Amino acid sequence: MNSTNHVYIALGSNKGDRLKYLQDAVNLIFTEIGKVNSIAKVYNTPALGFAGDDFLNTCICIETTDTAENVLEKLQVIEKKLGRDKIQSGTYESRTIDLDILFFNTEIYNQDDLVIPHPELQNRQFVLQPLKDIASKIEHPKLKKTTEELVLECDDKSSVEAIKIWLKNPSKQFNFSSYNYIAIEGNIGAGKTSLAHQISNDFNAKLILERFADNPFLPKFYEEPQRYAFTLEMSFLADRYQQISDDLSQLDLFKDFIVSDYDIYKSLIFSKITLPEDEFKLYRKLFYLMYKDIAKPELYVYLYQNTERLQENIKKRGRDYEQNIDDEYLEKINSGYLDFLKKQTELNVKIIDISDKDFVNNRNDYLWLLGEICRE
Ligand code: PH2
Ligand code: MG
Ligand code: MG
Repeated sequence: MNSTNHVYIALGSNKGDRLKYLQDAVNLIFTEIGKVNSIAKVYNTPALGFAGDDFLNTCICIETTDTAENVLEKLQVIEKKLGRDKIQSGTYESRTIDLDILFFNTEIYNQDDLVIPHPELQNRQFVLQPLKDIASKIEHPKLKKTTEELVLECDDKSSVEAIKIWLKNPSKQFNFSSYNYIAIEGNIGAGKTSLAHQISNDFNAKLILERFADNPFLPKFYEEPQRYAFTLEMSFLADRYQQISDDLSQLDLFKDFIVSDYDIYKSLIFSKITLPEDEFKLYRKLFYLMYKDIAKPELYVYLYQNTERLQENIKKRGRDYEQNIDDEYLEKINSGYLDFLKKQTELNVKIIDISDKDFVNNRNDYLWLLGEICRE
């Protein structure tokens, strides 16, 4: 998985509908660059260093897999989109939006157009005050002082004042609040685990992951399916039952909901394909005994991916024992799922076709998928 970078960005506007420019910039940063972790209060500040109308200034902290160079480039595109005139070096002038990188993790950059930490931040109350809201204890990697300390030492004494309006976090457009438990399902290689990970990270959900890696029967099953199918299905069922009944019984006080990368019914879907009929009947009896007293997801998401791309993903993740799965098996599993879903009356099911999407590498696709999941 790509590592995430924490980036502090200063925003300023002193031309036009200043508050709207700040909000539009935050929204575009969210769609183009990454999750917005925190937003400071908005401050009214006198123009510093040139004669101009007052600014509104604020700071945000975001999380992104982009490099500092990428972030800078994207911020410049956003500035342009929001009507920022060509930037003339040397002189300041009024602007609809100004977006400056303050910190990029604790890294130091000294390139022509990319200087991080921002070389002026310690001299500007319009940066330090909002930054203190969200990063009071963060240490400046060069000056080795916290934002709090920098505020006290700052020579700029201009009066910056918080206004009584807050910017909105764009992630609020995705409303998961009606669910306590969401299950992500899909064929082998559809991206269930990646999506469950991303949702749990971005929306503060408790993550429940299938413990397939610990299942000693799985590699054996792929070698000798007839011999190991029943044992494999039983061990999966036992583990899923135990995990769901343990982990679901306490909703963590500090988490907003639960997201899992499987639903226990997959046991029945797979066993119908892998077991001979008589064994399947026995298995099904046991399954329903367990199924009846287990919590069901309030939303069941099925990620539909075509066989070709499933195979690509299976190759890419490179688990040895999965490399010889044939197309026919994947197609049977997909039909097994769809047959089950068609007959579902109790579950709230969303089948989402992701065959032309890449939500792992493309943020737009990821946000599209979130929109589909949350759509009423
Ligand atoms: N930005 C500047 C110069 N002066 N003054 C205020 N109050 N706010 C700003 O964002 C600002 C400024 C250069 O980017
Ligand atoms: Mg600036
Ligand atoms: Mg700038």
